Amino acid sequence: MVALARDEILLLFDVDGTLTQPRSNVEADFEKFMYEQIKPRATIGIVGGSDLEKMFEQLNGRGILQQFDYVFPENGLVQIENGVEVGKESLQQHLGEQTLQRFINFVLRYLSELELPFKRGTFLEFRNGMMNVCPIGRQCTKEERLTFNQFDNEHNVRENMIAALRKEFSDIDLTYSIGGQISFDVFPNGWDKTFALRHVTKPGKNYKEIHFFGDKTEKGGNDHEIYNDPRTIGHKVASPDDTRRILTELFQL
Ligand code: M1P
Repeated sequence: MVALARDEILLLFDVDGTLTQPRSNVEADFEKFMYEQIKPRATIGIVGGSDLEKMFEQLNGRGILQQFDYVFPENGLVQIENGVEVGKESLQQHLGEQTLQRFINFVLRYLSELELPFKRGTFLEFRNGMMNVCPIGRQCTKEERLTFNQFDNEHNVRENMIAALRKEFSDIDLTYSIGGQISFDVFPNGWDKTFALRHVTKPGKNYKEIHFFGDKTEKGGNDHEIYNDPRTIGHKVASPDDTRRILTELFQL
């Protein structure tokens, strides 16, 4: 049971599998629960692997900027507080153009030689602080997404590609993280979801408890580091219903 004031407790939520079903939209009922029952009792934030546009798509539009105290797209490599962007990391500045091109060229070459049941468009999405690599292409349909996910479970397409990248780029401090169904994210070591904690533990912010809710908490999943971080109380969830169940218990609703 939580006995803390709203500004003493922070709840951070992953998106896919935690606030929504994977790559689906938030349910109206869940949204109501979050804004009417939880928001008055705790400071709330989102820490997603996706970029901001995808968060808007899944979480019912730009309203999240007003509803959530913090919005952290791309693992918190973009920081938004009370609807205002207060910080942003730059991958090209960190890695340099030469290294980036070496990496991108290798990815494109690798994918050009990969035989899959089908391929669509947008194989590499360049974001602010990370790259998202998608062997079938992000422009697939929802059905194709599920088909590839099953194919990948059987053939380890993403795992094998990550192993090849690790070998080729052992000289660069990169992390490879599987956060969703069809792709994986690539970013400098330490730029995982714990990056968001740098912002919420800055001087002046005095949360007595920081809770994190996520589904991909196993090693290699993009919730692993923040879930296991000593600064958070981690909650592993299997679905939005599970998130709601834990919150209901936590606040004795
Ligand atoms: O939020 C989890 C992941 O969601 C998407 O993954 P996929 O398209 O593979 O299901 C991507 O936006 C990915 O970057 C993100 O980590």
